[in-house]
Amino acid sequence: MRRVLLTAPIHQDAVELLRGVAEVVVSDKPLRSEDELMNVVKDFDAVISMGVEPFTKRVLENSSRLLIVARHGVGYDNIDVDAATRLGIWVTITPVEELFDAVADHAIALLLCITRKICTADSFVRLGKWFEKPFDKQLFIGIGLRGKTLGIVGLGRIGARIAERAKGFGLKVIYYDIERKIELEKRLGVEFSQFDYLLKNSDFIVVSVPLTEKTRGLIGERELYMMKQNAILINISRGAVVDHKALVKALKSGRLAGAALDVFHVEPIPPTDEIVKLPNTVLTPHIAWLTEESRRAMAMRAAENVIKVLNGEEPLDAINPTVKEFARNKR
Ligand code: 8YV
Repeated sequence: MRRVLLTAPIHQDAVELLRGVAEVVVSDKPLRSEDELMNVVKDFDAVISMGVEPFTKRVLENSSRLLIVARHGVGYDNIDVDAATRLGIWVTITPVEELFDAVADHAIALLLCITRKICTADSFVRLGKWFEKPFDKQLFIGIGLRGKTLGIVGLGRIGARIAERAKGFGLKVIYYDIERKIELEKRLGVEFSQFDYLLKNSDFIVVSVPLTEKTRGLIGERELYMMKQNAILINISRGAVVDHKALVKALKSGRLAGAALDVFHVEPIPPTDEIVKLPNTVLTPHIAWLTEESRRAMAMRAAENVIKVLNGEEPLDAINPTVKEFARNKR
């Protein structure tokens, strides 16, 4: 019997689908170290990865049964794709509309939450402070969006959806990407800008690029200090795209007005981290992707990718399609 490992629980419908073709095991703990992961994965033909597991060359080389690492998500920075390809292991993602929409919605939620101080206001009501001081609303003077500039770093499938939503709020949208997206510029009414221009001229900056060796630390001290003093940074991509120490420094010194983050350099972020103590931040626990709709669609897609490979077929969403020449289940 084929064996499929889920590194965390996923939508039950997908588990049922997988049970039709394989034995399904859900890991009872996060597999964050190479050794932990290796010890478990060696007994499986397929893994559905939630994204925190280090699928390094060493792990993949020691997983001789493994045919596919199916990401439950679109980022695959936790997988050494070159090593997987050389070893004949498929790597897939779940590029479903529901996921892109969920992340774009969350980026806008973070923008509204920080500009309208929703989290602070919520505590104010719950802690009885409104009742104590009914006229003390100075704290909650927000920032209007109409006419302000939103800079999107990375106009991919998520970035484009953020732009689409932002236009509805009357924001001017500029973007930077490694390539110009002329069609999107026309369709969405957004303007391409050089990276430094975007940093200097945006009131709000959203980071929506994948984590690669090129984007690691893309927003560092230099970039943070180029931003407007009243700028707000929003990150829904990967924590490592922003230099965490530099960000804390900029927020503490008042050089940057605020940050709304769904992703962190270390996850879960320890409550002792300085960023957690800063009042000018809004922090969510890597949930931008998480709606009922997206978790089902992602899990089903990951399961479909796994089933195809277990059946000796090509998966739907391979990151490394060249692997097909020497995929393990073809040998
Ligand atoms: C994932 C994500 O769903 O898509 C990604 O890469 O970061 C999230 O949307 C998360 O890794 C849980 O699977």
